[in-house]
Amino acid sequence: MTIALYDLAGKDGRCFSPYCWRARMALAHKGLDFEVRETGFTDIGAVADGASRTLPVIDDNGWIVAESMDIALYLEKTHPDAPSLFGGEGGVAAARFIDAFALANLMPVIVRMCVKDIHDALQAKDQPYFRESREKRFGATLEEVQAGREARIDALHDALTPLRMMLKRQPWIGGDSPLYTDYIVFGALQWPRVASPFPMLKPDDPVAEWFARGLALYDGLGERMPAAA
Ligand SMILES: N[C@@H](CCC(=O)N[C@@H](CS)C(=O)NCC(=O)O)C(=O)O
Repeated sequence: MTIALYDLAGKDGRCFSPYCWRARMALAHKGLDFEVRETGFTDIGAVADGASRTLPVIDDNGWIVAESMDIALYLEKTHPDAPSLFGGEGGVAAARFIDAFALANLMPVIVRMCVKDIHDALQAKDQPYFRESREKRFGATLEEVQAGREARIDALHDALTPLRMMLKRQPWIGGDSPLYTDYIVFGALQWPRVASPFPMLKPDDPVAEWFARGLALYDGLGERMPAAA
């Protein structure tokens, strides 16, 4: 039976949430049927009777799971015969490190380069909430946070050095084929691809090649979400 994925949606059904992309890729990796339920920021409270303050949330025929990592662990447990998302216990432990790496080193750099673009990509009804909550978080206006981003592109390039180094030895963080660890970093880069026209990766960067391979997975699941123009 089909699993429902509550995914954060901006204007025109554009889904860019880095955490929801982890879940979407994990569902596809497991080969599961799922339907996306597009949800605005201000509608999250109504999802599954207020089960979570954040997305993604999945509804597996009445069984509600929130938190991207918990969703991946749930799918791994409930579909043990489908391709593994972690490749064993060590893979779960490694995913926690990659999650921390993305949270500490990648996403803060990325959000400061596209937070105003994210705002503009949202449905009008969600924009005041987003502006107010993010300006409070950053202690500055969205315009101020994003200004001067051209000078910060090297900081993102540097933050991706570990991935670039690894790609000299293997095509995926998971080794010969992608695992959930790949989807964590993939989600962090799909976020600005869909929400912002500002190019984050240099075309000749091996990371850009890895990301393009990720976009092509599962019949182009990632690619089918249009890039921001
Ligand atoms: N730890 C959560 C974080 C999810 C998260 O922060 N999701 C964002 C969308 S990218 C959200 O729903 N934010 C709601 C809000 O800011 O009100 C996870 O891994 O699922």
